[in-house]
Amino acid sequence: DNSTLAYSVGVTLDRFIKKKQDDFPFASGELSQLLRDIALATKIVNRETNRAGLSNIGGAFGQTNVQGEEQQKLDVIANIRFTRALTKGGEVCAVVSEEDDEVIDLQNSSGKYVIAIDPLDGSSNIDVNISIGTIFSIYRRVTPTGSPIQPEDIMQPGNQQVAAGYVLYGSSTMLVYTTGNGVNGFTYEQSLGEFFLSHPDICAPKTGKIYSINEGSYHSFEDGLKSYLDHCKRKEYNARYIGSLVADFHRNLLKGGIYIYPKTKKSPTGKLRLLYEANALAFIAEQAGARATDGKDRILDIIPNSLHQRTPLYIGSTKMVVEAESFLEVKQ
Ligand code: AHM
Ligand code: MG
Repeated sequence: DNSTLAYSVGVTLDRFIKKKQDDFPFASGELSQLLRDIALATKIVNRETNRAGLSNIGGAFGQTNVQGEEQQKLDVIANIRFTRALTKGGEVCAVVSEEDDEVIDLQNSSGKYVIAIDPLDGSSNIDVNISIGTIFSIYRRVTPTGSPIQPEDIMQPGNQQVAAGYVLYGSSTMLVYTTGNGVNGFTYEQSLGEFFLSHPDICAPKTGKIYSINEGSYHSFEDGLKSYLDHCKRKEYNARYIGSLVADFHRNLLKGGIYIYPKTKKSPTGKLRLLYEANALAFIAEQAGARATDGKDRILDIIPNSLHQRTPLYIGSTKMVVEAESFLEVKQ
């Protein structure tokens, strides 16, 4: 099949990025370099992630930190790794991160790009050795380079993304991204230190049989959503919920399914963040032929008004998302 073929002829991520860049002879190559910077940081975070279980027992095999520094949490480490790679790379002027309250101004006014990133999502899963992920969005700044960054460079709707991706640190590590021309997935070959094209041109099934939602909050869902979930049960769909957005999204993207993080009584706008969680996955979903809304409106058209703003998220196979929306409409 296609994926085995791609792997055997060895299309590395670097080669793939280069080939795509050659399709645009006038491109400066900065976006390509930026994607490579992200991939490098990903490899470092992957290494740290694999060691996560060992870090607490490091002393047992002579790995005690000589300075006696406290072990940093992996999500903090990931944030440092990504920010450092983006700073050193030189293409980026500002970073919005889940880990930082304010925008990080990289003081690089010649950088054309703005990044929104969740360096390590699903971090409650780290301690129990369950899949986690990184999510990123790339925007072109709208004000001229050479001048200080402005709020409008940061607060762009998702439909302005020039690229977006996620990394899944799962049984294998995968990087999946789009530049607005389809979605491609790369699997990490640890011993070679390379990502290989393993999932060319990902197309999401139009429908599926998996629904993913934290049903423990059922009683605080709106009535329409409750009815939709009852419908899923009548249909005997499979309930699958890892509690790691990237992992739940990735599975449903490949197999067909819907992921829902709705508004609840406690969180009236949901839990997930528009800028660095929902937008990137919505862009990838649409590029793969799937759908992403807040239950009503397209995620990518939401105009952000604050950095860490939340949004309900209905994302996955188009038919399933449309069906869920129809239940919300009727039962309001
Ligand atoms: P985090 O950014 O604090 O890690 O939270 C985001 C995570 C998502 O990965 C996951 O889908 C969701 O929170 C799970 O939340 P809940 O435990 O409420 O179901
Ligand atoms: Mg997160």
